[in-house]
Order: sequence, then C-alpha cells, then structure tokens
Amino acid sequence: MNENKLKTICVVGLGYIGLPTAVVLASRGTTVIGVDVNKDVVAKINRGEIHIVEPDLDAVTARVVQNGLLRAATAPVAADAFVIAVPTPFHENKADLTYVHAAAASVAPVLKKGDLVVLESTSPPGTTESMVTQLAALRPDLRFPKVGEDGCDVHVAYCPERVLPGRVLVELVENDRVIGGITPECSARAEELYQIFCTSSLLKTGVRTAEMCKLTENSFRDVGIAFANELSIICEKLGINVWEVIRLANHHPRVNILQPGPGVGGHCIAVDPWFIVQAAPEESRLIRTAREVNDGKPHYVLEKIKAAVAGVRSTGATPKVALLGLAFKPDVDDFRESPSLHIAEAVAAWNNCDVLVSEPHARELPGALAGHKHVRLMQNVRDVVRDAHVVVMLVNHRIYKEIPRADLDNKAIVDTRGVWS
Ligand code: SAJ
Repeated sequence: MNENKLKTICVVGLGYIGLPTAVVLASRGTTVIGVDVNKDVVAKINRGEIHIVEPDLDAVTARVVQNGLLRAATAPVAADAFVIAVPTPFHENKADLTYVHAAAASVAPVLKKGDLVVLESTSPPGTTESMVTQLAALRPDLRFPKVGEDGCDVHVAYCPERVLPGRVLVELVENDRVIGGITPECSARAEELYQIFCTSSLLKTGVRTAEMCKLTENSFRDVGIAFANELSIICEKLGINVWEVIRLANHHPRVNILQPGPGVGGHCIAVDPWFIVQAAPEESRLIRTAREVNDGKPHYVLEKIKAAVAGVRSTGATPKVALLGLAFKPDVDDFRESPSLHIAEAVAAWNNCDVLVSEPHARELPGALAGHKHVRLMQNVRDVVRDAHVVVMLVNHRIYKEIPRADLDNKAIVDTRGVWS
C-alpha cells in the first residue's frame, strides 16, 4: 500500500515513459489518472490493454486497471501531483516545446495549493522555469516557486527519465533519479513522489542542473559512439580490423570504446545533443561534430554498398542485395530514426538491384520500403543470404548468429556491426 502523502497522481502523456510510470505508481497502491490527448489510447488503456511494446507491461497494466488504481482520461483532473511525460521533438534545429506547454496548460485549471508538478520530458535548460512562468500567468491566484526564493503554493521540479527501452519496468524502479526542484523544498517534495516506486538513490539538485544532466548523459554516449564510428572509417582506410583494435584496446583498465555501427538511431541519443548545441552553439564544438560524424555514417555505408553492387553488375548479373535488420538497434521492434531503415530506403530508391530484406520484428515492410516491386521482406534468414550477391549486416539481432559462415562464401559483405569481421 502507498503510505505516501501523494495519494492521487495524474500522469500526463501515456507514451513510452508516461504509461509505464503510471502503471508502476498504480502497482504501488497509488490512485493514478493517466491522461492522453489520443482517445484511442485512452480507450485501450481503460480496457486494460496497451499500445506500446514493452516486456511485462501488458500484464501489470491489465491488473492495475482491473483493480481500479489506474484509469485513463483525455484531460487532467484534480490530484496531489502531476507528472508530465510528453514528447519534445526537434524541429528545424530547435526543441519543439509545444507538447510541454499544452500539457502545462491542461493541468493549470485543476491545480490547487499544496500540489506538485514534475516535468520528465527531455528538455533544454530553462524549460521547467518557462513552464512555471506559463503556469503563474494562467493561475495568478496561486504562488509558484522561484529559483533562490523560499515558499510557494505549488511545488515544481524536473526529473528526467533514463530508462532503456526493453528494460523499462526494471530500470524505472532500479535506476538512480536526478531530481531538480526549482527550490530545495520543491526537490524534497518531488523526492516523496519517486520514493513511492524507486528502490535506487534519489539525487537532489537544482532545476537546470537536472535538465542538463539528462542531455549530458545522452551526449556522452553519442560522442563515444562517434569516436567508434570515426575509428572504423580510419581503420578501414588503413587496412586494419577496427573490431580487433577495439577489443584489444578495451583490455586497458581505463579504456572502454563503444561499438561502431551504421549510425545512431532512436529518438533520444540522435536528438538530445542538439538541445545542448541549441543552448550554446559556439561552445558545443565536440558535441556538434559527434552528431555530424554519426549522421554521416549511413552515407559511408551506402557508398560501400554502391561499390559492391557495381562490382556484381560488372559481371553482367542483376545484383541481389540482402539487408539484415531495419530496427534502430538489436532485438527491439522500434524503427524510429533508424539508420538501417534509412540505408535500406536509399538502396531501394536506386532501383538498380533486387533488395531482399530481413527484419524479424516486422510483419510488413516499414516506411518507404513498402510498394516497391524489387524489394521483398523475407522471413527465413538463411534464404535471404542464400539468394544474395551482396550481404549487408545492419542490425546484429540475436537471430543472425544462426547464419553459418559458409553461407557467406563468394559473396560481397558489408558488415557494419562487426559480426563477421
Ligand atoms: N549504438 C552504437 N554503438 C554502441 C551503442 C549504441 O552504434 O556501442 C547505437 C544503437 O545501435 C542505436 C543508438 O546507438 O542506434 C542508441 O542506442 P542506445 O542503446 O545507446 O540508447 P537508447 O536510445 O536505446 O537509450 C538511451 C539511453 N541513454 C544512455 O545510455 C545514456 C537510455 O538510458 C535513455 O533513457 C534513453 O536514451 C532516453 O530515453 O533518453
């Protein structure tokens, strides 16, 4: 049972973060109202079903909806705390805060003295304070917190999510959380919320530090991957096996190089560093360059495929190209910002070869791959490879370990993940 003072919590935005957060809070005995503007999502959740793919989330959702602790609605209702977990997309080199401001506007009418509002969406530094300014304008009858001042009617904090898709229910509970209140009193209030379900450390800090912390974590990873990707291009030029170099270098006790790949995908690491660049363009030279290196990697891979296709064509045959994997990383069914999908779409658009696609997590061809006569999605992995002249390893899904090395004999191989290198 929830012995906490926060008995009723409204979670605004029922996506990849908001829904699991709402479900986990409800599973601890809190009454949760999940809010989403999408009526279909709301109806589905109220039937005890889910609209995203995440291990075990379906069973826990069904249980908390059935026992009445979670219900979904299209608008916020009065509650003790409000968690905002809506998307912050990146448009024209700027963070688009439309959804954050719309969520804050929807919460404003039901706020009362003593409430807590926590923003979880990945945001450029200063966003939470701008949300407070907005709330204060909408509710002049309530006193909102100010950095460096004591006292307020409604506490406000920023607390970024840091969960890895595929492990969300575990990481929500076990990952340490950074909590940045507008004031220390706000941080303490927000800490009470995360105490409901977190078994990990709750680290309190200032609001802008918390916002920057999330961006820093993903930029750190992006810079690390860019280093690996640049290294792969350098080693190729010098005729050196990059995978062996990394494996050996990582034996050094203070070296831990990440893995090269076809580029960086997903909706976080490929986006969040731009929020830092936006905030300090002149100063963010390394972070910007890392983004450019990672964004450039698919073009490099495409040049290699192009050369392999030209090689087959010079023998008079119609080239058949096998593309293994379309997801943004191994063993997930998520194609958002996937460099592998972009590479596949570009190869399909050349219109000069047969394209055999393997993606164990797709029942039909996603994106712009659909509708081409010369592009086929094939279920059996060995068949895809058998029929091809050129085999391109794009995503090292577990299932590809089943491909015997002998199946690749006499084929041109473009291995972006080092599976066969
Ligand atoms: N990748 C490589 N080489 C590597 C590691 C990853 O090329 O060595 C590529 C992947 O193939 C993928 C991309 O990078 O295309 C991102 O994958 P990821 O597993 O590094 O990260 P995400 O996007 O699934 O999740 C990240 C996580 N952040 C960090 O690890 C710092 C997660 O903890 C965050 O919660 C999430 O972003 C988020 O929501 O911000």
